[in-house]
Amino acid sequence: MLSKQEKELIVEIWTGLTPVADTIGAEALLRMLTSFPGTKTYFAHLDITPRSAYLLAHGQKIVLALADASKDMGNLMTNLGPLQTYHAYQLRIHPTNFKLLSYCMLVTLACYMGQKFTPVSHAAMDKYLSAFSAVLGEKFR
Ligand code: ZNH
Repeated sequence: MLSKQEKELIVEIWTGLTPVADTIGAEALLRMLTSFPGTKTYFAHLDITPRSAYLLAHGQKIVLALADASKDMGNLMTNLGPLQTYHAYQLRIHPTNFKLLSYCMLVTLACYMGQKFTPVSHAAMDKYLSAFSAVLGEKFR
């Protein structure tokens, strides 16, 4: 569970990063694809070279989804319904992968935000990404 302060902090962080959503998202994806090559299988038909147009566009979608959902954190389950179905049944993303991307997102935020990514922000973001990932991975069988 995130406290009220933590929820506000998460919204503030994502709102601030919205203008660079593509850069942040593409970097997190690239880190995941490089550090955990198994994740590349899901992107076999796509151009995942560093800062490719695809990686930037897809990274932006991911960050905007995270930013958007953070504004109504009490209803993640309902609001992420369509994204949950898509990841579980169409894309068939094994749930372990969400942990890998979350981890790479934390590293990306730490690199990008520097001192502003305080231990308190880190802990709150870790909780938020875990909650989001739990919803996206829940329907996988
Ligand atoms: Zn995912 C897609 C988000 C994780 C894989 N995604 C997607 C989208 C979004 C997302 C928003 C779009 C949708 C539409 O279009 O409608 N994801 C997300 C998030 C996360 C994720 C937020 C976390 C947190 N994913 C993930 C992972 C993986 C993935 C981990 C693997 C590894 N996705 C994916 C794919 C896709 C998606 C493959 C599709 C792409 C294309 O086709 O382009």
